[in-house]
Amino acid sequence: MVESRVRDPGLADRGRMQIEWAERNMPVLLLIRERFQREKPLAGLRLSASLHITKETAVLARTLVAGGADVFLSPSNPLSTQDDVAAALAAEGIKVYAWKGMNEREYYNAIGAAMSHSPQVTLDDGGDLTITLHKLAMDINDDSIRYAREMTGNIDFKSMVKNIYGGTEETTTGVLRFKAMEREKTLLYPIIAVNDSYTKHLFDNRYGTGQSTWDGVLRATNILIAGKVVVVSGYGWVGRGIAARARGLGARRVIVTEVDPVRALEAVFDGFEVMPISRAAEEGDVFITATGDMRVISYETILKMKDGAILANAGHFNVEIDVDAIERNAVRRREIRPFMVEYKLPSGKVVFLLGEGRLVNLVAAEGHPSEVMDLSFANQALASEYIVRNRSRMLPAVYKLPEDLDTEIARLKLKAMGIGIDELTEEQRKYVSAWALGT
Ligand code: RBV
Repeated sequence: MVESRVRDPGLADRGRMQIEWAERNMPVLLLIRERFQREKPLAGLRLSASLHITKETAVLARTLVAGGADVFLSPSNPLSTQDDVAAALAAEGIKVYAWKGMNEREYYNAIGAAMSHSPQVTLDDGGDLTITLHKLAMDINDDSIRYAREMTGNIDFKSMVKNIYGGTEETTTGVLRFKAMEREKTLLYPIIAVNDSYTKHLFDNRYGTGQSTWDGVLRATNILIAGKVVVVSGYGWVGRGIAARARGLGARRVIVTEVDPVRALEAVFDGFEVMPISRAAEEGDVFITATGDMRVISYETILKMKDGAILANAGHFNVEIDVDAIERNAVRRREIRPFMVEYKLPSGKVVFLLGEGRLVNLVAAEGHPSEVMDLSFANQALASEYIVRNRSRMLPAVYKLPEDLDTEIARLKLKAMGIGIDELTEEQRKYVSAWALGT
């Protein structure tokens, strides 16, 4: 099995303080940790995760360890690791193979390292770990597999996959990939779509990304949002959050681009302008993509933009902005500030690309704040426990976490926040479940 590898073990003390700070704001996960400590539901479980290595993920990892799991962490993105946190985790004996600024080979080496742990449960964000495992078990070969193999040696993945109880998936993009595999009957073990819990997507995707995306844009650029024209591509939960917060920061206009008529209409009724990207291109100062699809901002679109336009992506993969085309065509490339590159186009105009077109919130800032990851990672912890307890009944399909667990997470969060709510009276309960009562 591969050992831990981090950028600088000397950063451990700093990392530990970051994790402590996160713990203060993650009361639900700490409650789950207390119970895990007592009940050890994950005793002896080998668990490998591909998650952004952040202070919040550290709180989750400690919780899984409290439950008895043997945890191996690999990153979910080449640029999202917080090196101090990775150092702190390695120092406390949690296996972690991650540093900020990996190349593609190092990234898939890390995924391979996580697989060399022979996991019984996988935790994923975006699906890279699970899908690499599937490719290996199905004898599909590409660069990612060659790089992963450099770390795994000749493990027999066909039999390894048979020993996997199940996995989880954190994000929309990953869930879409797993649902496609379920449809094509290529999924080899059950997956719990954490993203589909209400206490995940309604909060993390909307309020987490809504705030952390702007945190990333501001740290990278230090521009004033007041007075700007902001273009948000995609009006799913993530786009809704980004657009709402753009307005809160004082953007002069917030334009939404969409392909889905219902979502577009919703954006209109929420008070945003909606237009095709070809037109929005000419009007925007700052462009943020949040669609989960590719080439949403094509090179053609970029050519229509104003001099000095700022481009960033908040979707899971770096495919939404055509970065390759910018790289190919630019006549000059200068890194002006960390995570902000200026490209001069043949026309003489420049555009600024943030975080290489990768998730700007995790690359240029620290990802979502702890308060919201408390909910997402409570789902991850309970999903891991659920898989262990229910593995004999689960098929290779995409599952949701049962609604009572989802509701319980919301209840615990409200309690931790000191907010009380009402309960149905017996009479009200009867009324809402009766059909015969009318006017
Ligand atoms: N995300 N994790 C963090 N602070 O650890 N921040 C964001 C963190 C997750 C979030 O749940 C989202 O679904 C996913 O990153 C996108 O890759």
